[in-house]
Amino acid sequence: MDVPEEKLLWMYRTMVTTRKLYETMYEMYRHGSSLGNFVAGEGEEAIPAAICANLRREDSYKPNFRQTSCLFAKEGYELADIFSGNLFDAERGYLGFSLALGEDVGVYTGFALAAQMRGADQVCVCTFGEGTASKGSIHEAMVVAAAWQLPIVFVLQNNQYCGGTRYSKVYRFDDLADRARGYGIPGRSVDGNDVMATYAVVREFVERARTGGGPGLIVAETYRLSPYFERAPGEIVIEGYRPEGELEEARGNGPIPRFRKTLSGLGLLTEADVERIDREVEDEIARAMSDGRQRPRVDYDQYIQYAVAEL
Ligand SMILES: Cc1ncc(C[n+]2csc(CCOP(=O)(O)OP(=O)(O)O)c2C)c(N)n1
Ligand SMILES: [Mg+2]
Repeated sequence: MDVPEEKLLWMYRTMVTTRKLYETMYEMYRHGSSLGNFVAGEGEEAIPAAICANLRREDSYKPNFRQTSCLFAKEGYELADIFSGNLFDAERGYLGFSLALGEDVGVYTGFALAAQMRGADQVCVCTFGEGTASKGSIHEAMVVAAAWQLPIVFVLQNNQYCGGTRYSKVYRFDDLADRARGYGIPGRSVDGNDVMATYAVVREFVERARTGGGPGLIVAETYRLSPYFERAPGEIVIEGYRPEGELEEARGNGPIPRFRKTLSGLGLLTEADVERIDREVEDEIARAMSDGRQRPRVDYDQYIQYAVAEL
């Protein structure tokens, strides 16, 4: 595959940044400077990097809920935005997400419909987990997207678990991309821990959608290294649902060590580069944290008044 060196290294750096962001945010959570439960998507870093490498500023991207922080990698966003809390921006294609999982997929399908109606060559990439994929709202969105040939790529991120339930206990077939046939749209499974393979499939599906070829479904196979979620101290934690040794093995096969090996095999990354990038990324995150926190908060009341005035 002909991916420019620069793009490969950008994806590596993006994946490292994503992982380090989780670590930083976990520390913030532990020290009480963020509210609520903490979710992370460790082990799933290749998928948002491969998606963002194919999107433009005016395109729309909804990461899976545990990967909202990956928006920093989308053109038009930067790291400081993640710490400012000001992510919502229709012009940069982020319309928020619903914690009633799956309910937002129709909203993003609406973004694709608006793009089609305006004749813009914008694309939407909308991601959700394999547990969420069974929600009726997603079925409805796919029916509409297929019927109207909307420029949207659905990415089902199969990290094997929904809470403590393994997906194979729910799905009575092996290849989740088979679902696409029922909607009459192209479907493809890919090793979502192989960033280059994922990049290639996303590129194909995004280009088809952008040029009027309609929607598609990508199933990115990965593994959730993170717990279901970190709970406040003292709350009960569900564990013990993974077979013994599975987590440790998956950690070794994670997308970051794998890509590091690939890049060093291609002569693009040395041990010294790895260390340098780690340090640079840590500095960038520290700077982004202090910049982001100084930015003014969004006045959502003003947004609502604006929306009402527009109506
Ligand atoms: C409609 C709805 N049902 C249940 C929940 C509770 N819940 C939060 S995360 C989660 C697991 C979702 O699994 P999956 O879609 O596979 O995403 P993953 O957690 O694996 O990233 C559930 C059930 C919710 N937030 N919304
Ligand atoms: Mg899951």
